[in-house]
Amino acid sequence: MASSLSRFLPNPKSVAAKLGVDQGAMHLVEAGLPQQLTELGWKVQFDGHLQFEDIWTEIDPPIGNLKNPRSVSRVCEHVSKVVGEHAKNGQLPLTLGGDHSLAMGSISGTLEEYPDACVVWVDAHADINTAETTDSGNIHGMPLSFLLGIGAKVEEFSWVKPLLQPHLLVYIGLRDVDAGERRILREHGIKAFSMHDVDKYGIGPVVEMALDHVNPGRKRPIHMSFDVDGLDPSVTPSTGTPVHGGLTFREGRYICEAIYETGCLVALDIVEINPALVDDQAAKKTVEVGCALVRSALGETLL
Ligand code: Z70
Ligand code: MN
Ligand code: MN
Ligand code: MN
Repeated sequence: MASSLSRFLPNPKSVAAKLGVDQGAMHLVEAGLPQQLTELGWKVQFDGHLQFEDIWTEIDPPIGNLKNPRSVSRVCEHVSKVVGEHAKNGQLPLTLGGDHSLAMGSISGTLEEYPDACVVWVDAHADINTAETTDSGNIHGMPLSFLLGIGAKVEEFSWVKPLLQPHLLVYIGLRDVDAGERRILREHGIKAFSMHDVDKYGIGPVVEMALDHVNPGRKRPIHMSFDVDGLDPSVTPSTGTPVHGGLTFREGRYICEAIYETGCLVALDIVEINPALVDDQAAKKTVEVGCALVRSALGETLL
């Protein structure tokens, strides 16, 4: 597998970590994630915190019903540049969050360098609402519609190029999808493996089918965007929108291991860890699980 890894990574044992929004990312770093990756043989370049003070703007009234649109847009555009830069240098950008809106940036950055990359999106949610379909106005429920160029254009996000094609996106773990999102998935023929599919087929076949859909020859670069709420709330309780009936710890790690095994992984996001939610013990557990997911995706084997 190492040889195919180097096909996409001229400097295969180098990983760049980048902090996303809020405190989740910091906790992963403080829990020792950089050292853990170093122990796996990666050369870790840690970029430190994204300085939101300079980017976040206090006066940011809604556009339509989108919340904090200017701040989110600026942060994501910055993330896109940093991820794109690392990808160009042959590094594997690891983006830690924070809010899943950041995937708009990280995936934009990946697609600049790897225009034929596919996206494996692990989540309880589809995050594909448009400015017209969103009820909440939360941009973390919308990044994929921007990346796909679906729905009304929002001028503030015009920097996002619609570089992602619907057949190069696949979901695993869905169980809380809005009616408008379901319509979008159907209209654009976007493949999704829900928890129903995981129950029915088992995680091994589901990952195989997901990869057969977006990456049949296992030659395309893969960007995996992993929302920890894809896992069951008993496994990752400290997250903003927990939904019952999620992936087990092993199923989550299995997905990561299987993606690593393809040798095609070029970028990874771990998002929606929010240690401020629930209690300290829940936060510690969620952070530990987050670290384990990253290690599995970056080559930790069990034997
Ligand atoms: C809902 C919305 C969402 C994450 C919640 C929820 C979306 N579909 N995504 N938590 N990460 O607000 O659009
Ligand atoms: Mn969020
Ligand atoms: Mn989610
Ligand atoms: Mn999400």
